[in-house]
Amino acid sequence: MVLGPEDRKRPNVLLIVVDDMGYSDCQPFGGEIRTPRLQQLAGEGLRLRNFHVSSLCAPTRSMLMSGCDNHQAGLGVMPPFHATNQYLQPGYEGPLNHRVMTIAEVLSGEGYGTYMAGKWHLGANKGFRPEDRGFDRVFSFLGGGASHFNDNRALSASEIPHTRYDEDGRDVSGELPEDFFSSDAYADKMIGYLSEHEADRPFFAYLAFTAPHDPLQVPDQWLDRYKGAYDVGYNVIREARMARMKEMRLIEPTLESNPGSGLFPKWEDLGDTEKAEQARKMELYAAMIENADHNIGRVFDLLKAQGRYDDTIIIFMSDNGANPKEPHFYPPNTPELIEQEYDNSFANMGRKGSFVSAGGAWAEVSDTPFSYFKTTGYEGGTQVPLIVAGPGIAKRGVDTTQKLHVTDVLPTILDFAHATRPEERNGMPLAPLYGRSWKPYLAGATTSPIRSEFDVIGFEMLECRSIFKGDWKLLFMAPPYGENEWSLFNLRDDPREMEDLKDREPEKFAELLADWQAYAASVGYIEAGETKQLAGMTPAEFFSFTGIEMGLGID
Ligand SMILES: [Ca+2]
Repeated sequence: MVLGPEDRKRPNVLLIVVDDMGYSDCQPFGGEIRTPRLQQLAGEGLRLRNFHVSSLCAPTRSMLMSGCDNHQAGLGVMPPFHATNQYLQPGYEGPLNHRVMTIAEVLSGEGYGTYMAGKWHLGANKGFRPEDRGFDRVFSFLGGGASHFNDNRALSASEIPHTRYDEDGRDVSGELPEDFFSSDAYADKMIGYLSEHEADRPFFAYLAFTAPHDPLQVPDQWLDRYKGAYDVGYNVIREARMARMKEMRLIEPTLESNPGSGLFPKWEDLGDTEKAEQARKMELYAAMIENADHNIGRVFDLLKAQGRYDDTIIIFMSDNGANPKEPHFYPPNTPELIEQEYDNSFANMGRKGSFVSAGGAWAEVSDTPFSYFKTTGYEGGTQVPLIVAGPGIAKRGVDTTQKLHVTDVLPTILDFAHATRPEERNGMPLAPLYGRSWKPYLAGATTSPIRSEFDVIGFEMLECRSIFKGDWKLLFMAPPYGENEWSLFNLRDDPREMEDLKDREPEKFAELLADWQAYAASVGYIEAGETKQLAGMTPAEFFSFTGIEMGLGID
């Protein structure tokens, strides 16, 4: 296509995602973890305090890429957690389905160069990989997580079928260099793509770190960057974060610290060995985040050297709250298997052959001031940091007023790019967009809210359900962290979700319950049955579905 002068004004877009990083980990959100490049980015644009995602990796990514609700985009549940009655059902296909278009598919058709480096997690079979979904150049990790080094070891046996690195459609898992580390490699690849990008057309670059997803690992020179920093224990770190968040006005000065779920041992009840291990895990987690920031900085430096930085809209986010789970969570792992198969000795933690996670107590610190963590519908699972900066975006510091959703990212980017997503493809209607553009608000053209007090955002993952409406949140918490009960919270007064108001506000409760039912029906939610599909087939069979089963003519 021939580009006119108007086209050349379209901004570049760099979308950066980190994996399982909690709300208050990075510096611009109150963390002690050194993230100078994110701090600088926040100073150039704004931090948004009310940004909601799903509680798991792939569902969030499906909405991020498509602008559609996850139950319509193919991630109604995250593989391999399908109940038998959900398996291969519309909206529950597992990969990102073809009833949606990705940001890259739309922008590619508009003359953008489209590049991806990092975690995809939206389909590993032909027809579903990033190069099939609009990206010109791709270096992708197709699965949910793995060793960050060149051994590329899967999180568990059931993850093996999609644990793979691909480069432009070719499996390169067996060719990773000896010094491979995921975040370093993603930045290297993105720097390569952007170096080769022709200067006279805009680009869309998707840099999706697998860090700080477990296994917590860093290259040797990063291992001891935080030595001793977490010996003070959970509460001291939490209180320091609270104080900084208050100073930045991210939270109200009167907000009290979160007492936590009570599910994990207190610091003072740990023995010396346990304390040392706990502290070491958080040191590694922090080093992983600082390393990601360092790699983000390398990409920024390239854009500055190319004279493109000021023409690039940069969006930074995490995909869900901090991870509370230990390595044996990933089915069919067991504590015994982890013990046998990995070297998690103190000296080897964070190195190749180790598999350690930060655990629940640190996850609750990471998600300060919110409750709970990844996998749950509480704010600790579904509210994440968001930074936006770039041309045409007002420097507003901190915004705590706008209620935002991950499906907003596609309409926002397309709005800045003067592009529109088609309503159909090959004569088939696409799923409706769920999100809305932030552009007028980000540009400072209006102070009117992106969502009014009557607008609803719906959420469901692993049978945790919620509705956001104005200051209200209706939440249904399923086991293991809930008892299949509804609660009603006022997030403005009670962001920690401690006080259930459903008995005191029966009308509001009934209103939001009806909103949930309308949402569930409109997106095609299928309640999970008792039987898990993985109980009846092997992981290889589970992940073997192709475009043929889905009627796409892709084999
Ligand atoms: Ca994640």
